[in-house]
Amino acid sequence: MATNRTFTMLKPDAIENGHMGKIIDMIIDAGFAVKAMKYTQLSEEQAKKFYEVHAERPFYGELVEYMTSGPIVAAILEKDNAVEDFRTLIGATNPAEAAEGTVRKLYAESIGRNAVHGSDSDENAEIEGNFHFSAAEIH
Ligand code: 3AN
Repeated sequence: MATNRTFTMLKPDAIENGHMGKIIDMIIDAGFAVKAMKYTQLSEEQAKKFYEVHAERPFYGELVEYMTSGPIVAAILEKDNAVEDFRTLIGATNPAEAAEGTVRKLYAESIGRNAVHGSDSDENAEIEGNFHFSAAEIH
């Protein structure tokens, strides 16, 4: 069943490069409502757990190191068809393959430093949102 919610993180490169406000504007302009949002920095333990599914991939260590290298913005977003529409808004994982006008085409540096995370399923959106926010923090 569709939850109409997705989870996102604006990653350290997006914050470092001054793109936080512009990306949040794109998200709001695309019709997403913010249900929860925080500016925070992941611990190594949190990043390892969040990206556990990639533990066997060659880029796992680099990914954890990068995701803990600076502040991020974590958010739960709501919209009809949220997971799919958000992935359309952010574009392909590799910015070189991302469509014109997408967040990653505009702001991502590389496949590793790709500006933004978007959940890939309703199930993961719920797991990821609950990983970062308590029930009392979700509005
Ligand atoms: P997406 O974030 O588009 O769902 P995934 O789930 O395949 O992409 O990958 C999770 C994260 O792992 C990506 N956002 C990216 O930061 C990193 N990543 C994926 N593929 C690579 C790669 N080949 N080299 C370095 N980092 C990668």
